[in-house]
This record gives sequence, structure tokens and C-alpha cells, in this order.
Amino acid sequence: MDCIFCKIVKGELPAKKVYEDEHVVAFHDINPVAPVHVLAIPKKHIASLLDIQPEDKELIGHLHLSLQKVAAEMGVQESGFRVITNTGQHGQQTVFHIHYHLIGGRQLEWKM
Ligand code: IU
Repeated sequence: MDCIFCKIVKGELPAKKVYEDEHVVAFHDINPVAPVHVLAIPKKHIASLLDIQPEDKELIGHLHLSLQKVAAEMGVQESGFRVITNTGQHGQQTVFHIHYHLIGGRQLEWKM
């Protein structure tokens, strides 16, 4: 499968990893929008939020617990941060392997 994030999972493409376990990997976004911008992904290829299946419930819960660890690792646990999963065209999803942007390290605004 020609998925760029699957290649990162397999180590075929480099990434600056900040967290990894059996099911999840998190790495610095190559085009950060804030001082902290990490992408957390399941190692399993799931194209988007709309493709999560009932059998993925545990995996997605595990990914959320991993996001807590990433926030601590990146030092934004106390100051706060944002987690975003862009979905589809209006969501401006560009990579079709589900990923959670963890963004922080500065005061964020909420204007679209
Ligand atoms: P989006 O939610 O699908 O729009 O976000 C994709 C993100 O993946 C975007 O922020 C890119 O900068 C990021 N990214 C990356 O970190 N490494 C890559 O090799 C590629 C995209 I392609």
C-alpha cells in the first residue's frame, strides 16, 4: 500500500519520533503550525475517522492515552494543547492514514 504514514510506521521513511509503542507512533509534523506539533497515528492503516470500525474501539482509546503521554513528553500537559483530526475535503485532510494533530506550546485561538 502506498501510504506515507505506513512507510513511517515501517521505518521506510524517516520521522522525528517522540513516542512509540506496539500500536501507536507519534512524530513531529514536518510543517509545524505551533512550537509543538506532533502527529499521533495508529500503526494499523485506517484511512480516516469515518473508517474506524467497532473492532478498533480499544485501539482508538489506546491512542488517546498515548496522546496524554505525548503531551507530557512535549511539556504541554500543564499549559494545555489541542488535538485535531481533519476528515475529508472540508476538513482539509491531505494524508489518508488517520492522524491526530497535537498542537500547543503557545496560546491558540479558535477562529476559522
Ligand atoms: P492533514 O490533517 O491530513 O491535513 O495533515 C497532514 C499533516 O501531515 C500535515 O500537517 C503535514 O505537514 C504532515 N506531514 C508530515 O508530517 N510528514 C509527511 O511526510 C507528510 C505530511 I506527506
